[in-house]
Amino acid sequence: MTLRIFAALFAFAAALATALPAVHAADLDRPHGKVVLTVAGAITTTNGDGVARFDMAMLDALPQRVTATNTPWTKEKTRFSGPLVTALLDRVGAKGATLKITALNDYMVEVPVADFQKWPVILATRKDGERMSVRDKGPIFVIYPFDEDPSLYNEKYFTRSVWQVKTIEVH
Ligand SMILES: Nc1nc2c(c(=O)[nH]1)N[C@H]1C(S)=C(S)[C@@H](COP(=O)(O)O)O[C@H]1N2
Ligand SMILES: [Mo]
Repeated sequence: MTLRIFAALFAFAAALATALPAVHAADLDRPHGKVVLTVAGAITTTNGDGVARFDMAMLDALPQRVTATNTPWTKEKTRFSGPLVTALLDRVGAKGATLKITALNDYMVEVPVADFQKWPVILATRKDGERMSVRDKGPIFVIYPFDEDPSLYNEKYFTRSVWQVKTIEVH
């Protein structure tokens, strides 16, 4: 009797052990805090309704980068930090060549994914270690490493430097 229960438990545990990793690899937790970013379009990993919603904690959990740089929007060299765009794209299983990035004010621009393979562009969530308010171009600001490559310091990339990012659509 005891042996039979033990065997049943063992079989159940073994079944769980094989089933769980498969589920977890594709799964994205649901946000617990305020949703600050929605990724839609050609993605394989979602957390409901075919989109991937992120709160700040989820963005903080992605591989991060610090970019210390001058920008047209800052008076001096400033430390921006946040997840690499490539880390976000990897996390949602993005399959596409273009990102349509939309801001809270409905500003919209299409950016080639090649940019993010060429440069370590970040979705900055902090400026000098502090969260950015909407008034201060937050909570999410696309930051190119301008000081690391002077060819970035022009209107072409300023246009792609979206602040107050709200959604990213992968095409
Ligand atoms: N959220 C948001 N980001 C934006 C814009 C915008 O209107 N809203 N304009 C873009 C364009 S077209 C450029 S050239 C620069 C403009 O920066 P400026 O308004 O400080 O000149 O920011 C880019 N990022
Ligand atoms: Mo612009």
